[in-house]
Amino acid sequence: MDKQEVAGILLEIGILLELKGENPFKTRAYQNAARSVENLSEPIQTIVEEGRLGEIKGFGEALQQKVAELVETGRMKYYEELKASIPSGLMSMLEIPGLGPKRIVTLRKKLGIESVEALEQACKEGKVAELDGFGDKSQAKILDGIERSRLYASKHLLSEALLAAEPILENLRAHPGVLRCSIAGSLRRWKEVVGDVDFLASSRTPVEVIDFFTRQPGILSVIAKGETKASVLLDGGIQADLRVVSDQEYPFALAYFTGSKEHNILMRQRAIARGLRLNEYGLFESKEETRDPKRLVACQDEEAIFARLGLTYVPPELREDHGEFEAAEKGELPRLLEWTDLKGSLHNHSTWSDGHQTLEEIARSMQELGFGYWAITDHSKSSFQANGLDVARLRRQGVEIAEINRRLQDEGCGFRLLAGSEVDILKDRLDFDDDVLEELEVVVASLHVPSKNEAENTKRILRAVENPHVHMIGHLTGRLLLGREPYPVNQQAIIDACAETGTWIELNCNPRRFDLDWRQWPQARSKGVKCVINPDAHRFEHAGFLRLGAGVARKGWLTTRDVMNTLPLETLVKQLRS
Ligand code: DGT
Ligand code: CA
Ligand code: CA
Ligand code: ZN
Repeated sequence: MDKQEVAGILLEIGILLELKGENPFKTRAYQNAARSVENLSEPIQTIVEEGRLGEIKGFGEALQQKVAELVETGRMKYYEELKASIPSGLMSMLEIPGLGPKRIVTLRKKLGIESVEALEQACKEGKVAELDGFGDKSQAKILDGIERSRLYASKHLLSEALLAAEPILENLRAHPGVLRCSIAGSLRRWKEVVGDVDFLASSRTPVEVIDFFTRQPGILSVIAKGETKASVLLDGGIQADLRVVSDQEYPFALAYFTGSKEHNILMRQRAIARGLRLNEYGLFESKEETRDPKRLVACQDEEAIFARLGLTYVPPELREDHGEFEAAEKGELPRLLEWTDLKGSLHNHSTWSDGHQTLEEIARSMQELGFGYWAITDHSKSSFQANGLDVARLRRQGVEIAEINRRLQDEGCGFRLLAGSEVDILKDRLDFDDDVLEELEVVVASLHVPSKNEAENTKRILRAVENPHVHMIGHLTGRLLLGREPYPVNQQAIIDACAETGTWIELNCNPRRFDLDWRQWPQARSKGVKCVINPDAHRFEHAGFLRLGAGVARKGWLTTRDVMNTLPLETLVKQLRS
């Protein structure tokens, strides 16, 4: 258990105590303790082992015991009992964006509300607006929050869906009764959030395959089970459907169940325009709806279906009715980038700010993974909650990076760490002066504390775009998928300014972000704006985000030429300098 996890639990205890209506000092004590833990400069494990918890600010006897128990056993009895003592409805109310523990306590005390449903009812009856300190505006906001939390709960992040789906896909493919098998639906199209997971398989023994599917590990319950279809609920609450078809039907079913619905409708219309009928069972020489195998236009694979309809193959990521028909008709679909084209990354964190690995560890592991470079862009000082660096620390970090690079070079490695910063965009300036930025190889500028005003946010970011030392803008909208809406910002104005100044825009591929959104990229690309696909890594494993990000970039019609971190080290360094 690392310090971030411990701090997270301490913070949660503070919130739970507040929900219980306990003395606010107690809550504050846990919040302070969480902050002290977060700011520790050594592993908490070591401190526990050496019995030095008492040296941490705000750690009394009782807290020392609890945290030692947590670090040593991975559990804390006090925390578990506290959680169990709070009505689950109150916990669910915490999921409503914009509703904190303090207000939940008031709502409970004044109106006896202990569940989201009761809260919704009370809002609709206007009772919440009548409470002191609430009013019409708060009431409307709460209702909106309830709606959003429901929407979020019914959707899943791409990353989580993939994690659940890929092992099952592998097992299905290995099953002797399965001829062909694929993921379909929004997951195959690499949508950033998906409703459910769709599998499609072809087989001569569908019942056997369905049975095998419903017995996969990680399945919580079987929702429905027929002879050619089944639906199950996976760990994490994601539903997964499997359909089994004949091998002859497979390409048609795959195209149909990959979607999108909008894309399918146009495919069908193209078929009709050619005197054909297209549905999930096949492509037929017919003017009416049919499944008659005698009229089937045989197609080995999806490619053949597209070809018969006068189109080059459209990769699943592009099947959104966003112009793919026009381009495929003319044979002008771009050659999309592959994730193996990525040579490194330009936005990452280390233990110098809020990352989990040291510079040395990062350099070794990223080189082993086959990358050519990895920029270290820790937070700047204004991001104090993330242990941001001031100028002195930034320079010391630069020295350490140079030493590591020298060692790597002596060993004959082609790999290099790049020294950079994720500099905060403040109200009226950047967090570092130009002369400091000038010393860095990579500068990512990000807005971490936005205002509520669109013009204001846009102005701040534009200032960063226009700064000649800024290479790229980080996570432009600040959205957190299924968690936080983007802050208001005029994306178009920023894209235009980036086209003008040659500033790059990041495609942050943390699966909660995927920011800038794929829907914006075709247009940005057409204006010549360059993309950088960045994992914003805080841990080793986050290097894997690059694969997800490349898929999202494909969805944005991007090619290797549009993405700067497909360049090899020397060429990239030249670009960074200019
Ligand atoms: P999701 O699951 O909400 O993230 O999105 P999808 O696209 O995976 O949708 P899903 O799972 O309901 O259905 C899978 C595919 O099946 C969908 O992309 C297109 C096809 N499909 C489903 N219903 C219809 C329909 O009513 N008309 C057409 N043309 N296609 C449909
Ligand atoms: Ca689906
Ligand atoms: Ca489905
Ligand atoms: Zn970052």
